[in-house]
Amino acid sequence: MSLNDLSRSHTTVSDLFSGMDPEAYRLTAEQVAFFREKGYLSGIRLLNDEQVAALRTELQEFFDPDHEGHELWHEYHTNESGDPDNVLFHALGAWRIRPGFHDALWNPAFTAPAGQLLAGPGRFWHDQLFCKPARHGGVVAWHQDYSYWTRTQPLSHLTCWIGLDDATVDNGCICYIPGSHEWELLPITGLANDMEAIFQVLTEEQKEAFNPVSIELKAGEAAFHHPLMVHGSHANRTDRPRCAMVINVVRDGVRSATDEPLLDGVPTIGKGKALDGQFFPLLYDPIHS
Ligand SMILES: O=C(O)CCC(=O)C(=O)O
Repeated sequence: MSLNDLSRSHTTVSDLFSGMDPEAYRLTAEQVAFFREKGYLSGIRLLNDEQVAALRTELQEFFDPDHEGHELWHEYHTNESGDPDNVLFHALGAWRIRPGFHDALWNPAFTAPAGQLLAGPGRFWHDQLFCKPARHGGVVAWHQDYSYWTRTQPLSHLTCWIGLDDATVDNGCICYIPGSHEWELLPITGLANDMEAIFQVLTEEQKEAFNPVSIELKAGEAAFHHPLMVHGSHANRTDRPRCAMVINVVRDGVRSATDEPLLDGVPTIGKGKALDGQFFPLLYDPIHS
């Protein structure tokens, strides 16, 4: 059955995030400085318990491939690794399909810090779900996000990782390599199989500086990272799932570097044209908000 495509609405469609004052979510100067120096910032409360519960309810439906609205996904992989012992559910496009995931893009607890870290108006690029089931959850191999995004230029992107479960070292929380946002762009070495594949392309100096930090977060807390930040996460062998929603944004003005569609199922923007239109809404403009 065909569902109303929520990407046609560029304002909230529910009251899950209503009555929130963006000023209450502004980062301190120290937090912004930490992000600039290290390439990430963690421990930011983005969702309250009610919002987490609403998103989890919507998420449960997505695990059944027969759910209503399935045709709207840009990408939908029940197991990105292909290995049943290392399952990574990964999907792009939830904002088109359910109101909570749609409205989360306009959550002031996200847009206020994103505006500070991007230092300008922020436009939606795409969302992602990364879910590792209990006991046989797979890895997300070390990578830089921008290696997957060179079809959009210039590099002026930001990622926000939001826990929908408590994420710990044991169940495969996200890990960062502080300072790696100052490295050059590395080639793609794979997303869901060999955790350490990136070592094939690192210099000796980068290998020396490869000192991961584990980002343990409670459900509803978030971490922001730079598009060149090297990050990944280990397998989940615990009895608890580890699910996350990711929001990827660009500074307004980022352009398509191709005549091909930027995502599956969307019309082409046209080479050299700035992202705009139904699938790439402007989420906030710090100057006018
Ligand atoms: O959820 C994970 O473990 C990895 C997520 C990721 O790669 C990202 O947020 O860019």
